[in-house]
This record gives sequence, structure tokens and C-alpha cells, in this order.
Amino acid sequence: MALEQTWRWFGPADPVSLADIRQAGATGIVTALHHIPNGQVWSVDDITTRKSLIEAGAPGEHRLTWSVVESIPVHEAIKTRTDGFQQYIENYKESIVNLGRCGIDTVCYNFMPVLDWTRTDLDYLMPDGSTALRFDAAEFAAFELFILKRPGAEEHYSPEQLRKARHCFESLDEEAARRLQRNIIAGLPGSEESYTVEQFQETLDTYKYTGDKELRENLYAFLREIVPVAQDAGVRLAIHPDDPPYPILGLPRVVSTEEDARMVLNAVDVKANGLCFCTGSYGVRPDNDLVGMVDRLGSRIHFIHLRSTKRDEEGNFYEANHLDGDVDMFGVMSALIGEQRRRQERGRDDFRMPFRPDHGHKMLDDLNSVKRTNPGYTAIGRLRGLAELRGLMLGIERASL
Ligand code: DNO
Repeated sequence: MALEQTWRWFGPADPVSLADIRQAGATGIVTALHHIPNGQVWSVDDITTRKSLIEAGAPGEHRLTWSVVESIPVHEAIKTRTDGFQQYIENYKESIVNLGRCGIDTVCYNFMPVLDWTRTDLDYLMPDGSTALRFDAAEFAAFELFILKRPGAEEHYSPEQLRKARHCFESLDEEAARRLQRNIIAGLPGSEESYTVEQFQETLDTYKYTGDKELRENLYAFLREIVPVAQDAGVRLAIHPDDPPYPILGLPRVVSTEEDARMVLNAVDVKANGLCFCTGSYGVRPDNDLVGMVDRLGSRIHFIHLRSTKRDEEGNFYEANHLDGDVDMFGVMSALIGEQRRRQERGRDDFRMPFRPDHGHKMLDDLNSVKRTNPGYTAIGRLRGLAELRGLMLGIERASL
């Protein structure tokens, strides 16, 4: 046995095709119905059509399966529990039931306010000539303070941070400032939302009455409604952590630490309520002990994102190669394989533990080609990541037989 090797695919328009994924050696596809607007029901028809496209293959061709849904986006009204939220929850339930009927049993989602993942630089030059995604705290502050001009933002920064942010802003030419704004609010792949500066501030304002406590309550109230439905439908839910895993833009953050994850699991204490264990997101915080998290929370990890970041004390980080950076990938992989063995020994039927190489550098032909790959979701960088992780997995499994 081994963990299931999966790959994120953004649908028929993804420049990295199903045929490419087959050659990368992944067997599971991670995807979503990106064309359905947030909040609307995924019908059985739509799901079946996509599933057939993924699972069709010429005779003799190695077969792909739709392994994980990433993501059914959670409508903002559910997070703030404002106008229309009840209907959006009903729609969410219906989508889960429909997925279960189509035999798709793992659904990833997140509960990050307004923005899904956030980076400031999508082309950070690495010493080997490839480029990585990066979060630069001073650039982010420059955007928040001088481009967005968020009221009250200064209070969240120290005098030193304010100085650095101003210096950073003053060094940006018009194009660089536009690029920074676009990177932050125009929507990274999979985020489904895209804003202008005005719309962005308006959306931030909708969190005026939703602080940390309220967001947690709204998440748990959402879970109390959807988890029983998922459990009956044979679907496992996997919440993705906050990325980056600390508050930004004055917004609440409730899935950043081990304690947060444990509270989510305890809110509805059944197997269907589980985690997406993203080492790249949790790993940005030095106080998250990733290997210990797998040991302690592993029985509820339904989906895994493997990626490493390299952080510094100022809150900056870049995405390192999968086996470099701050994440102890050997330790994490060993713990995950241990968890899978425990599941098998206990006769659990959910020992298919899907992981995907999360993100990858832009490298080789992807650097110069006319092909526009989605930031982080290049073919070759992820291929390198998957190959390294697969080798690590095989080595650990063989060595511990
Ligand atoms: C970024 C992704 C996230 C993730 C969502 C899950 O690359 O890991 O966008 O898909 O947060 O809902």
C-alpha cells in the first residue's frame, strides 16, 4: 500500500492536460466544477459529465479517477451568517449529497474570509534559476497601507514595519504596484473570487461584525448542518488551513494552528468531519509541530497537500522545493505512512489517503514557453515534487517493512 498520488487539475481549460497528468504518474484527479458560481448546487448531471471526462481513457491507457473535490467554495454569506446564508447551506448540502451519489467521497473546502490563499510575488527568482511563489510582509503591508488604504490598518503594524512598508511602496514603479495589487486581489488559481480595490474594501467591510469568536461560531454552526449530511452520503470533509496561517487585513482567522484544527474536529466529533493536512500552510508557523499533528490528529486527515516553505522572523516566506525548506518532509511522510498502516490494521476502509504535490516551481520549459500555466500549478515543477515525494514514500515504506 502507499498513499494515493493525486494531482490538481483545473478542468478542460487547464494548460496541464489529463494526458500530461497520466505521464506524471498520478492516478487520482483533484478538481472542482469551477464553472459553477459560488453558492450554487452541483447537479448530478454536471458531476457525472466531469467524472466521465476524467475517467474515460483509450483502451490500454492508465486510468484516472476523480479522487477529491477541491473545493466546493463556501459562500461569504455562510462565513458571516448574513443574507441568504441558510439557502447557501442547503445548496452546499445538496452538492455533497450529489457527489456521494456519484461515488466521489472526499471534499476539501476552506473557511478563510474574503481571500483564499495569498501571495505577493508569483515569480520569485531562486538561486537555481527557477521561480517560486512568495509572501513578502513588507510588500503586503505596502498594498494594504498605500494602495488599498484600509482604514485603521496602521494599528496592526509596528513603527519598523510601517517604515519598511513605506520604503517598499516608494520603490515600486506603476507596473510593479499594479502587479502587486493583481497578485493579492485578482484571484489566485482555485480561489474563484476576484476583486477590484473598491469591491475588495467593500467585502472587507462585511466582516465588521464578524471577529474571531463569531467566525468560529459560524464555522461550527455550518459544520453542525453539513457534517451529518456528509456522513450519510458517505463523503469525508477536509478543511484546508488558512494560508498564510495568521491574521491579515484585520480579518479573523480560525484554522491556523493545531488547536484550531482540534476545535474544528471537536465541534462535530465524527469521522466525516476531517482535515486537509497542508504542510505548506501549517508549516509557515514555527509553533505548528507537523509530525506531532499527524500523530495526534492523523485519524481524521482525509486529504494531504505536501509542500514546503522557507520562512524568516519577519513573516516572509517562499515556497521551497518539496524536500527542502522548513518542513521535515521525511518525518511527515513517515507519520502519514504510519497512520495508513494503523487504518489498515484496524480494518478501516478509508486507508486510501490521497496526497498531491502542492504547487511547484516554474522551471525548464515552463519558464520561457508561450504556455501560460497557473501560478504554482506548473507541470514540470509539480512533476519534480511528485517524483521526489514518491521516492521518499517508497524508501520509507521499503525500509520499514
Ligand atoms: C492553493 C490551494 C487553496 C485550496 C483551498 C481549499 O493552492 O491549496 O486554494 O485549494 O484553500 O479550499
